Amino acid sequence: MPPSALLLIIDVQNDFLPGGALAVPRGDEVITVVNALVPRFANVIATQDWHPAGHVSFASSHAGKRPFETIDLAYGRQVLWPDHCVQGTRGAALADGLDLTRAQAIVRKGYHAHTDSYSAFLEADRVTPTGLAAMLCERGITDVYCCGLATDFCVAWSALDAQAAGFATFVVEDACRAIDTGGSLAAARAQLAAAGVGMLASTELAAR
Ligand code: VGL
Ligand code: ZN
Repeated sequence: MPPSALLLIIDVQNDFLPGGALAVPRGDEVITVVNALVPRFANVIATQDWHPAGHVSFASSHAGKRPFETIDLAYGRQVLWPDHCVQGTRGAALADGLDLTRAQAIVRKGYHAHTDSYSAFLEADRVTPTGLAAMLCERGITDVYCCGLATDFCVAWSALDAQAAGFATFVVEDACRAIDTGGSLAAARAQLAAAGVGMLASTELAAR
């Protein structure tokens, strides 16, 4: 891969693996695929969903609400989740088997109590930046390859924002797994395609 390409490893954390608080079906399968991608890239950054206890995205924070229901917040519709990735917990830790030795930064997100952040670039209010776009610009990154969990939430939102920020953006599909609630995977795929985000398999990367 060219020196201006980045591998962005999204939310490969214990709570999103089988047995975790918000388990993504077969989420553990991405670990070996992602680990095989890492040596191909000169630049590797990981993200970490990192919520305070009582976060607005937790169903438990809203009386009478259950996980996977939605509510309308000031910034728009919010899916409500089981409590997950609470700061400092084992569930919030990046997966043990994930090879992060070459990760240059770990970007935390979702740490504001009243705002969710699926995207590694912009919080769910769509105005508060995480700082990642500026970091990548300053470092001359032009291409962003996204992988991790979950395809239809944090991977999709991060890829859409990366593309909108001017990076040539790709999702490495076999290095991702989806939650797929309420048609979210089909919707995410359609949005990614409409935005011009490239969808490819890790085997196709070999030629680049
Ligand atoms: C995610 C739901 C809630 C994700 C994070 O990493 O895709 N999904 N928080
Ligand atoms: Zn979250």
